[in-house]
Amino acid sequence: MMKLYDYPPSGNGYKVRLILAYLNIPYHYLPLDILADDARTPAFLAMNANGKIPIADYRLPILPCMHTPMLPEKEALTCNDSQR
Ligand SMILES: N[C@@H](CCC(=O)N[C@@H](CS)C(=O)NCC(=O)O)C(=O)O
Repeated sequence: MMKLYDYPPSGNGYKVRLILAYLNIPYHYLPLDILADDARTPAFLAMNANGKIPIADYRLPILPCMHTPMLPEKEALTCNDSQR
């Protein structure tokens, strides 16, 4: 499931929440307090070096190459996708 790192009062975060709701896309909400530097931790900066929210982390599980042809393309990552 997609993870959404956000700061609840953020207008930029609200826009992402709005479009996810409109498209009926489920997500796991991870609220941060950017005023308390939650977006400046090494773990956060590893995800987004500019230290800003929102981040929509929609990485899918990487499947072994031999199994990917059995799945619809939109539901699986191929080996090349994993190099992004
Ligand atoms: N969408 C732009 C803007 C995101 C943005 O400005 N986020 C604000 C909150 S609405 C933020 O994280 N500010 C914290 C900071 O700049 O330290 C980006 O990802 O660069």
